Amino acid sequence: MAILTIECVRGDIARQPDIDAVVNAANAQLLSGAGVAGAIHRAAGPELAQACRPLAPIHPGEAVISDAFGLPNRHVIHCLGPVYGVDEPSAQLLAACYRNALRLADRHGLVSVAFPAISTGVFGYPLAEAAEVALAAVWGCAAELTSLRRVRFVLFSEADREVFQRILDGGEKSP
Ligand code: AR6
Repeated sequence: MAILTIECVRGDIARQPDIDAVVNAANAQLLSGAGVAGAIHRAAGPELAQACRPLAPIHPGEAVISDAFGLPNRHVIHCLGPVYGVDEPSAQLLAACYRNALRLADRHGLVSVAFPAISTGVFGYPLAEAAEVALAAVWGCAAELTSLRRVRFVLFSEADREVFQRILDGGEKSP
């Protein structure tokens, strides 16, 4: 098994130029929206929405891949996270987002992928709970990945980054 580096940084998911694919916390129709989806669509330009049209709709837990257009990355991977307390079981659906995105990136031969904290904004998932699920999902699928070497979590605030970092530092490191 290759070494997988997991890192947590504070920043903007639309400004990760050294990463092959950024993950969008999408809506089912893969349109622009608030938060991450807005930042990604604004930076990518209108071609992204056009490229997404034939890929939509997607369901909670699913991931699809597109080109990145005006973003400084090769691809965007669009995940629909669960609405907390509505799309159940939320934890399994959230874990599926991360696993499906990682597998898709790996199948495309990508080396690095950056995630936002899916479902923790408009969709209401408590951040610490979501961080536990996200990191466990990445650890759980690390052994099957062949091309991926780097997974970056991009958190919008320093407080959110510290929550992810604490769980990363305290958690299980090998699957
Ligand atoms: N870079 C990194 N993280 C960000 C950014 C950014 N530019 N902007 C917000 N965050 P959200 P969701 C954080 O709401 O909960 C959309 O309208 C934010 O602080 O973007 O999965 C879609 O259209 C939060 O911690 O995604 C969907 O309808 C996290 O990213 C719906 O909202 C996710 O917040 C998806 O909701």
